[in-house]
Amino acid sequence: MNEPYLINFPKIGSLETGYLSICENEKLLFIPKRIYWTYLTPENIERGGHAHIELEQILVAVAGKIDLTIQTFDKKLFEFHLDQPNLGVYIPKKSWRKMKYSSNAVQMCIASLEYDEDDYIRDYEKFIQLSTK
Ligand code: T46
Repeated sequence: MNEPYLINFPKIGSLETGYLSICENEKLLFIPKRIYWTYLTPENIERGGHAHIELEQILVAVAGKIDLTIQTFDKKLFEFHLDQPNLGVYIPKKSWRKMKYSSNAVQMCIASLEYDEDDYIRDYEKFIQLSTK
């Protein structure tokens, strides 16, 4: 899987009872090694600005909205607007990502690997150089 795509998670419930969403079976694309979440990101802040060499992720806006831009290793550009808790985006390895958040956004990330700073490419020029090799 070299391209990012939107994942529609099952949504059980109703307006009267509330909802429950599930990430399992074929929607869970790898065995997770780590789950983390970000919150209270000011609206004028852009996060991301990096790629991962081996890490794959599923990103969910469990609250609020996230605008996500992804550039793949073969230089294709993808944009996603996550504004429902039953939607997620699969981010393949070697993808440059940038995220902007509404002030109430809570971003949950399901990750295929444990944290390793050596897995990051934080220099965009280096990312471009590697992708043209
Ligand atoms: C990503 C997007 C979607 C840790 O110590 N452990 C961790 O598990 C993580 C994720 C981060 N950190 C430290 C490393 C940095 O000093 O927390 C600081 C911020 O991390 P990062 O620059 O990765 O933050 P974001 O919000 O730009 O990116 C995060 C994920 O880290 C990243 O993998 O793809 O969300």
